Amino acid sequence: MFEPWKLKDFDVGGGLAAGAAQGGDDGGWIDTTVPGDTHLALQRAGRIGDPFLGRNEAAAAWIEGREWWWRTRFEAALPAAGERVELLFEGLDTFASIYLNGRLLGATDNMFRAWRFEVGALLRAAGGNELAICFAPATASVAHQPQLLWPMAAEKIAASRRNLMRKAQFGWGWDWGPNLPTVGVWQPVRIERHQQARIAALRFATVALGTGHAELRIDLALEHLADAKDLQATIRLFDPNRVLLVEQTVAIEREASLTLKIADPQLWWTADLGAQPLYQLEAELHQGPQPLDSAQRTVGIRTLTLDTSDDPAEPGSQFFRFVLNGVPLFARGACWIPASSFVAEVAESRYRALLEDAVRANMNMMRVWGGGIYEADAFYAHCDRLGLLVWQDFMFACAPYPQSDTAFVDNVRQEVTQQVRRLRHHACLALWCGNNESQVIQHLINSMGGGQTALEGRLYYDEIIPAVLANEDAVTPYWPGSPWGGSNPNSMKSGDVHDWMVWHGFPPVPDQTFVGELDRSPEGVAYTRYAEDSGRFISEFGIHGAPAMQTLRRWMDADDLKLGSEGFLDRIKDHPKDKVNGMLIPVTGLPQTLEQYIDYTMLVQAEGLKFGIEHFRRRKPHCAGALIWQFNDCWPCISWSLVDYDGVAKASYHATARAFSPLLASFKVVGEQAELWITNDRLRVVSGTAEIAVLRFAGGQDWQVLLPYSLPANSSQRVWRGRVPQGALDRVLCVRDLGSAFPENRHLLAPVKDLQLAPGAAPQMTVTQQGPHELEVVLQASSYLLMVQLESPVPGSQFSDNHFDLRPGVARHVTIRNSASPLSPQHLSVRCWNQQLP
Ligand code: BMA
Repeated sequence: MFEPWKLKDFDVGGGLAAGAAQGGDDGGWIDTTVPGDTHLALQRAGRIGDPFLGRNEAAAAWIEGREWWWRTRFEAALPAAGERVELLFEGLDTFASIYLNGRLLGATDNMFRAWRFEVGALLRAAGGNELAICFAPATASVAHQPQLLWPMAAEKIAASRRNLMRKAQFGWGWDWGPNLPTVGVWQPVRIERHQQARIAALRFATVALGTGHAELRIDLALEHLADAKDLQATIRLFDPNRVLLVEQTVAIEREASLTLKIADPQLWWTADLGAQPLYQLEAELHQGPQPLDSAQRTVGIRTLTLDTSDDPAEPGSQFFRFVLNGVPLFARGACWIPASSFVAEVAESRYRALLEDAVRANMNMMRVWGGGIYEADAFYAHCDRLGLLVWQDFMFACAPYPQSDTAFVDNVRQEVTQQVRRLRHHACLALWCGNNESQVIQHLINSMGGGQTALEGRLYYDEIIPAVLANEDAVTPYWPGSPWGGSNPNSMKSGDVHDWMVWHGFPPVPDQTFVGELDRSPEGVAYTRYAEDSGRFISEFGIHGAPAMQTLRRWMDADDLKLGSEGFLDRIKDHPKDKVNGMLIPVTGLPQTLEQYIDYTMLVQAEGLKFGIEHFRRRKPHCAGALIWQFNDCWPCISWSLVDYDGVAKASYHATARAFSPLLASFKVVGEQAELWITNDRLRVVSGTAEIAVLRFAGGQDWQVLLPYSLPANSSQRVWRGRVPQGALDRVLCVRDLGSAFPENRHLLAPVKDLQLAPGAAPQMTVTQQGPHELEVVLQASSYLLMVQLESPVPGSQFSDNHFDLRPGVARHVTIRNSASPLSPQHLSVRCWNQQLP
């Protein structure tokens, strides 16, 4: 019904004077889409180069300082008697003045809210309507607000003033993100017509599970548009096969609640623990026979609580563990950042591909990080469908936020209410969390300066959000921040932990009081220090790894494809840009070429995360979660991500997938003492026979043990103890299950750079075409191979496993799929670490 949208930029204040609100001729206006993004529209029109390509990021900086107008025309019938016509904007980014037929309709100042305006009286009977939206530059729009700064990152926050506005906080750059703040109509626009009343909210919750039944609660709230009488609501619940289970019609004035008891409910589980049956809920509002409004929700039946009771085995500590349908679970997952800097145009297929990657990596939880956006509906729908729990931050990150400005407070309250109403019914929703790192940074500042300054913004996490949740969603657990809990916000005894000892060099003191000293020495940031972490739930820990060369080639200027070039350093947003060196020195040594940089950082990221995950999982049930920083990227860069911007999985992705296997065998080695642990996240006893061996790289073995094991459901236990040669350069401690119940694992007895692997040795590869889009590969070796890596130049190729070690005599099967493009055996190459040895 809307004609194609167009946009144009003006000097600040110039659009109105130039008649932009009035329609008129289209000279200088370029096409855009709604929802859409200004940068991408400019790129499509040839006005700018792709901001992610080469050095283009800086060249796009002018966009931020301009005034942007978006406009369209539409035909709409005049309101019938008693009818209300509204324009609904699901999201405007951010400081928008909206004009309809030349008249100011209203102004907006929060990207995270939907806005409704009654427009019946302004509509034109004939000749169509002109809708124009003026976006003022964001930073300038809050220039009159008093600055709110911390000693940390003060300059950056002062320049963008991001904390004074309700807009995605990562837009002005983050330690993984470019400076490309967005602007535009980033969510759909609709015209809605209603008589009498409309459905304002429809809510669903599983209240309790009994033996053979579930107790559900459904709440409906109306907004009255007239003095509406004799309203009824019909509520229907369909089971996962679309069979009608419940149909009830109730009289409703403003609110109605139903409590239902369902026999034999099909429970929703995470991907590792069961199925994801989804029910359909429908509500229809009517007045006698006349339908007025309807709403639908896809829901799952499950209970989800957060257990913070005392942990009797670790006195002075409390659990922090999610309990799904009565079962305490270990959360295996990662933190999610926006899937593009240009959040308006993330395709549904991109959400699907990334979230399916997460589930294939044995993840059961994703944390939507507070510096990005409340994600698109498609994100949560896929998480429901895939069995991936969501830890949902509210959108505040690493900053103080104004709390004495009543307009700002009310703006946040509206935002929180709307977002809770939008997301609370999702089966995947596990936690509401106040913000990212604001409490912990305030705590660090206080302990460094000896002060006791209260956090600006605590009002939201301690009062405003809890009050909204008490009304809108008292069922989903709430946590005031990440990290939070205990005697300090990053306590290892209570609540969640961000472990940045490894990588950033934050001090490891279990109940840390930060004294201002970072230890970035190789010993200080060594990934083996994850073993010192006794936290209850590690909601962030991570290490940089470069993306694949093919990704860098696609996005960087050819001249910049070398270590230390300006274009290369532009892709590293963390400071100092050589921070990774401390981690590389003891493991691989420093790289001399870009190729080595990619291999070395990929290896260290993979080994480090494996080490951390295994430690955290062995600590089950005292530790009940490991969420890696970070799952994805918002642009092609060098970051902590497991999957790069082009969707290519790094070595760390595959290492993580193995370490997150629901049944895991892992070694804990201290000096000559070795232990084998089995961690069983399944809800049943698991038995089998493990083969433990010390293999010689050149072939043969020192010894081998066959160990029958049987692990109780949902447990982690040491199953073996033995001795290993400390620092051995020519052998490796290995374990595999004779029935392949857990992934092969190994412990290197010395740093990779010192290992005496057979130089030049390469795998033998047999490739079979299984269909146009699938290849089956068998790999074999005659001596021990480190980091065997299959490569395909075809974008979107998925490897069932990759970047693994190959033992002599044990064949490895890998499946490669590409749903978009056909694959052929010639596309495939293989290499390994041994081949680059002198
Ligand atoms: C934590 C996150 C992010 C950041 C990451 C890496 O602080 O919450 O803010 O990008 O670590 O430094």
